[in-house]
Amino acid sequence: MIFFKKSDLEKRAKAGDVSAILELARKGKREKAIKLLEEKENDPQLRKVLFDLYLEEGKDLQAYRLVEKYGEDVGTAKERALVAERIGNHDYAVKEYLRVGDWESLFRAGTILLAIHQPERALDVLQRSLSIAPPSERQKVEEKIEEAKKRLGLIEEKKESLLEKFRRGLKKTRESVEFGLIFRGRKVDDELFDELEEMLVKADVGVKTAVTIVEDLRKYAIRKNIKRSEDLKEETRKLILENLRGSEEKLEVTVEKKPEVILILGVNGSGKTTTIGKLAHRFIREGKKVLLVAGDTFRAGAIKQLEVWAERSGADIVRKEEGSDPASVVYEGMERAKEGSYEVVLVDTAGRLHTKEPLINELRKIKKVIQKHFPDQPSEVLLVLDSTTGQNAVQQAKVFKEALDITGIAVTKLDGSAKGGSIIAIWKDLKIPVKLVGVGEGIEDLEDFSAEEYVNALID
Ligand SMILES: Nc1nc2c(ncn2[C@@H]2O[C@H](COP(=O)(O)OP(=O)(O)O)[C@@H](O)[C@H]2O)c(=O)[nH]1
Ligand SMILES: [Mg+2]
Repeated sequence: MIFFKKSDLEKRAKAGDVSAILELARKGKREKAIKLLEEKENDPQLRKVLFDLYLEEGKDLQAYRLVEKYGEDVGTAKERALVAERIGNHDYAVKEYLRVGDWESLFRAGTILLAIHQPERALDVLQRSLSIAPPSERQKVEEKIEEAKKRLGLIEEKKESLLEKFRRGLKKTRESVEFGLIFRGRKVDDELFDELEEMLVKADVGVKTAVTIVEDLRKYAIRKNIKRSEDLKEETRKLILENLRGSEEKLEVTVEKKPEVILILGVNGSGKTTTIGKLAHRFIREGKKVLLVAGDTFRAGAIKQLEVWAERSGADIVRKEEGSDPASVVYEGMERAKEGSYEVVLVDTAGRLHTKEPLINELRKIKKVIQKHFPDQPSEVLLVLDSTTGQNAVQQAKVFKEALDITGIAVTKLDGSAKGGSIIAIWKDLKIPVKLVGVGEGIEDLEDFSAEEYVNALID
C-alpha cells in the first residue's frame, strides 16, 4: 500500500505537479526532487525551490550556476553572495555583499578582501561594518580591523616568539610541575632525583622515559661530582632533548604542485577542525589559495563548524548535507580543487573510533578518491592528537596507523592541561614526526614544533 502511495506521488511529481515535487523533497527524496526541478527550472517559482534545495544539500556549484544564469531571480542577494563566496568567486561575492550593506554583509566582504590581499579596501569596508554592528558583534569586527591594520603596517604586530608561545602553552604544566624549583639551590641527593622523576611522570612524559632520564642524570652527577642542583639543569635539558631527537619536521607545502592535499585524521574532539581553520589562516596569509573539504559529514554541527572556519580564514569550502558519503564530498572537493587551481586543500574527516573497521575503510576510500584525481597526493596525512588525553592519544594513533601511513602529527591543547610533557611520550611511542602544536583556541595559536624551544619552555 505504502509502495503504491509512494509511486503515485512520484508519478504526480514527474507529471509536473509542484506540490508533489515538494512533498517528495520533504520525504527525503531530495535527489529525485532536484532532478525533476532541474527539468523545470525555467519556471521562476520552481527555480527558487531548486535554489533552496541546492543550498540545503551543499550543492554550491549548482546553486551558483543558477545565479550565473538567472541573476537576481534566484535567492536573496545575501544568499547569492554566500554561494559565490563558497565556490570562490570572490569579486562577485564582494560586490553583492557591498550592495546588501548590512553590518554582517560588510563584515563578510571585508573578510574576503583580506583573504584576497586587498587590505586597504578591507579596512574601509570593515570600518563601515563596525559603525553599524550591534554591540554583541563588535569584537569580531574589531579583530578583523586589527588584522587589516597589521597587514597595512598601520599598527605593529606584537609578535610572540616561538619560545613565548610555548611558554604560554605550557603554563598549566609549569604551574603544576615546577621544574624550576628543583634546579634552584637544592642539594643533589636521592630525594632530588626521586622528585624529578615524579615531576616528569606527572608531566606525562611516560614512566619509562622519566626513569631513563633520571638514571642518566644520576650517572652524570656522579661522574662530574656535582653538588648543586643548578648544575644539573643544562644536562636535564639536554637529556630531554635527546629523547626528542628526530621528532621535529616542518609541514612543507610547495605551491608548484597545485594542489597539495592535506588529509586530517583524529578522533572526534581531538581538534581536527580547529587545526584546519588555523592552517587555512596561515596558508592564506602566505598568499595561497585554500580550499576546505567537509569530509566529516556525521554531524551537522561538524559541517557548520568548518563553514565558520572557512569564513573566518577566508578559505573556500566544499560541503554536502549531513549524512552524505564522506568519499563523495571528497570527490567533489577534488573536482573543485582541479577547476579552481587551489594550492592547498585541507580535508576534514570524522573520527568515530568505536566503529573501527568502518572507520579504517572510510579513510582508505577517501585516500583512493584523492589519488584518482591527484596520484601523488595527499602530500600529508596529518594525525591530530589531543595532548590532554595522554596515553590514550597513543592508543588512538595506532588505529589510524592501521588505516593509512601517517606523515605527521599535530599535538593540540598543549595549553589545556598539565600534561605538557606528553609530546615526548607521543614521539617515543609512535616515532612519527611532530609537525604542529596547538597552544590555544585562537586562529593564531598554531606553531611549527620546535623541540628545542619546547624543552626550554618546559624546563624553565
Ligand atoms: N585550549 C585549546 N583548545 C583547543 C585546541 N585545539 C582545539 N581546541 C578545542 O577543542 C575542541 C574540539 O576541537 P575540534 O576542532 O572541534 O575537534 P574535532 O572534533 O577533532 O574536529 C574545541 O572546543 C576546540 O576549540 C588547542 O590547541 N587549545
Ligand atoms: Mg571536527
